[in-house]
Amino acid sequence: MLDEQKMHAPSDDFASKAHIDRTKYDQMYARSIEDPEGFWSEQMTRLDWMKTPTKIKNTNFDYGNVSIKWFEDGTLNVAQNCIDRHLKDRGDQTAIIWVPDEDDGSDQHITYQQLASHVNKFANVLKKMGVGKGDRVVIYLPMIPQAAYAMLACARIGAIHSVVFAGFSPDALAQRVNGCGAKVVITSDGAPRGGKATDLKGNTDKAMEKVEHDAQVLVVKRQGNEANMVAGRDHWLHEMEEDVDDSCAPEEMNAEDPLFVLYTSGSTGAPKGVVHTTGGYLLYTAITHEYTFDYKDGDVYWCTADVGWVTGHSYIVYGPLANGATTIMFEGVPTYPDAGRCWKIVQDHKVAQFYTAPTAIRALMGKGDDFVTKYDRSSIKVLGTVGEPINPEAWNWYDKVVGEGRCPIVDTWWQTETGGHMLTPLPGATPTKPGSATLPFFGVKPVVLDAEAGTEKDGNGVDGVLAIADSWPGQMRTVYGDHERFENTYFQQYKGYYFSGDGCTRDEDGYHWITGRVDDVINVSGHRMGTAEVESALVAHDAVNEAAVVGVPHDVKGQGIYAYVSLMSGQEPSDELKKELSDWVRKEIGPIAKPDFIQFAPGLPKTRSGKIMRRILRKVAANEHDALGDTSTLAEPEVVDDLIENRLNR
Ligand code: 6R9
Repeated sequence: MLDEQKMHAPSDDFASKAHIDRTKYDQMYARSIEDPEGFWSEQMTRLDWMKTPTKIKNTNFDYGNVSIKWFEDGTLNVAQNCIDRHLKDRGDQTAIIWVPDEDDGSDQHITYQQLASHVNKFANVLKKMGVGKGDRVVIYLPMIPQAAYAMLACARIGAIHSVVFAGFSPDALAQRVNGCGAKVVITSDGAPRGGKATDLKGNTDKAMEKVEHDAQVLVVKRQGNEANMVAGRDHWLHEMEEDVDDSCAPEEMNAEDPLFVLYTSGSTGAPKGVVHTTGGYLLYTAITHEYTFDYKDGDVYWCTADVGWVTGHSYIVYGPLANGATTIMFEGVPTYPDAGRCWKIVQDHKVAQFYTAPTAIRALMGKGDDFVTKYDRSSIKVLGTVGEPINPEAWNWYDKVVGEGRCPIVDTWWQTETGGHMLTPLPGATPTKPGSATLPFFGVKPVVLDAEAGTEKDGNGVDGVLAIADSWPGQMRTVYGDHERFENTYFQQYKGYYFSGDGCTRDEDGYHWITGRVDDVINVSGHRMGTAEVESALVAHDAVNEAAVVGVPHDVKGQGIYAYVSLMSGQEPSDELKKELSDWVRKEIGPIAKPDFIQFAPGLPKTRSGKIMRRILRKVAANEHDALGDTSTLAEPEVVDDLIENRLNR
């Protein structure tokens, strides 16, 4: 039997102790689909409402009239739900365990009581800087507790945060600050990661030169570096905190008030500001965190993502804290100081649920088993993965070596847009198959559509594109400032459905297998990138006439970046120019966008109407030039010979 088809069922012991077993899953899933209003009005009691909603679901997927509202007449505050309501029973329990980059024993345990005081002070600082309900705040921080404080402080006063990954460049930061018109940018004097430091404040200074409106900068002292503080614009957090109170009343927010904007890549244009709102998002992250990871009181839970991505928002900060959990925030990388770091952290803190990305699993798998086995992993109960399809080889290593064959693996398929898990096994309920995200979460109605006809493919053993037939509470509500783009991106191509952009197979058992993006989005180490973004960075360089970027299979990163570049006349291809272009993209977008291959090409394959035929470029990059398919519609078929002749990935 193929590895992929082997079923791994949870043990009877695990299933009997789990929140959800098979029978319960079937019952609750059926109910959630047949009676969404009933299901979600019961589940909404997971949150503390200031005003209990009476209207549960009001959603419309009709192109031209798309509107998504959940709990629309309810009011609540996210910070109050993630902090205050826990103080009575678990004020002294650790909310956040912070593990710094250096393995020097300086890990911090921050209790819920301490979290309350930090967040309230932070909120008062923001207020003092003139931030109020509905204002935007950009957070550009390393993985330090202040990142969580900042997010929760915004939530407390009703400001909308937009976290920008600390690996992004000054230009990318400026684009996002301008995009949402942020009043304040929160950064730090440095970001240590893997033994190296990034000068985030320096990056912020560069970004601020391109910011088109007045904005202030709030600086967290992380490293004690010299920072160039601009009078009237820049403020140290610790100085601002000196004379503020540590209590701050939570703002009463409507369930549909925006909680945050998070920029994510699409197939065209600049990154989109995905908007999530208050009530539905928090409820959805809370319920998925509890059930997907079978989280129980007292467990120490660890998601290795960065708060700059949606996974960090939903499953380091909001879901876990809404549930009163203990969540680990790790500043470093899995391979520093060596490839045993994760398992040392697991041992030190007795981690019960460990959630990471396939790219990290593959990287660690390549370093050998000794780094894993020398640490005690007996505390682990559930292993999770997210970000890209996991290949069965990595899945099996995760299962056998990391989990000693006794921990259910939850392969969670979801997106920035979906807010939380959509397809995932539940550890006590769902037998798993390596590489399959298996079955839908409660309230989720996945459909496999025929890519051309847009019709639903019924039954099992079908493939096509993945769409969702009805709304769920964690769904994004709009693109910031551009509702039309929201409708065009997700609801135009397949009428009546939310279109995910992913290909999908539903096998004979009804299990879902994500086959990757069907649009021009590539997935590098679990990070989404639009090929258009990298292309526009390349063509912004004086020497470049035209560029086309495709994904190429990569052993560790999943996909690498392969760029075809044609130069301006008079420019000569050279290794120096290659390096210059590569550094250029890094500077324009950030290190994650640096191309793995740059091939100089005198011409790009185009149709007669001028469209670049990426299908051909993908094949050449993947070394599959024997299978180029139909090239008869090319304007100049001979350019392909040159591409093949000079291909780099042999
Ligand atoms: C949470 C997150 C979303 C895209 C998504 C898909 C890919 C995520 C996956 C997966 C296969 C999984 N993806 N999880 N593919 N199996 N378990 O990653 O959000 O950064 O928006 O990326 O990632 O292609 O469409 P985001």
